[in-house]
Amino acid sequence: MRLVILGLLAFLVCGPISAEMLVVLDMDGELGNGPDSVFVEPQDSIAVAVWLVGDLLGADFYGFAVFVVDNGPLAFLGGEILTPAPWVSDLSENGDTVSIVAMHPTLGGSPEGTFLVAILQYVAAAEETLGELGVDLARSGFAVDFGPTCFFDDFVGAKIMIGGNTATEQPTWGAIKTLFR
Ligand SMILES: [Ca+2]
Repeated sequence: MRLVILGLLAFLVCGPISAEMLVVLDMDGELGNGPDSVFVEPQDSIAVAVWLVGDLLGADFYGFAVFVVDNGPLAFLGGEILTPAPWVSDLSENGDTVSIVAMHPTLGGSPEGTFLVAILQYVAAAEETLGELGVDLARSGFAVDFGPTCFFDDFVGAKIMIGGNTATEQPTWGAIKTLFR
């Protein structure tokens, strides 16, 4: 299933769409205030919600792929796909990347405003350091009207400070996004 969907999403140029589409990684239940930061202790678990945010006005939305990349001592525990039926979705882990791929078999209509995709669970596996979650924008995208791939315009990531407030390394999001491009 994953290969089929990725094939559908690949290699063509996105047609005109009317709004910006973002991937938001949320940890506090509030969209629009990110990037979220949390302080946790080693071995604490962390829940991260993956949202698509943006109005695809006039488009029939039928598939997407989101690649969430962890940076630092975070271990992926598992995830729950939350796309409603009849969306068909798949979640898998490969190294430091969790991929979420989904398609709507009959054209899904436009997700308006926000669309909750999945909850991912991580565990903080070391002390006194910084873990970060971002999105590989070069690989993540969506498709409308059985058309070509549209890439997300940007993402809002998440920061996890492990073992108190003494993290000494806090790279900027601009630097991290540069790594993913
Ligand atoms: Ca938030």
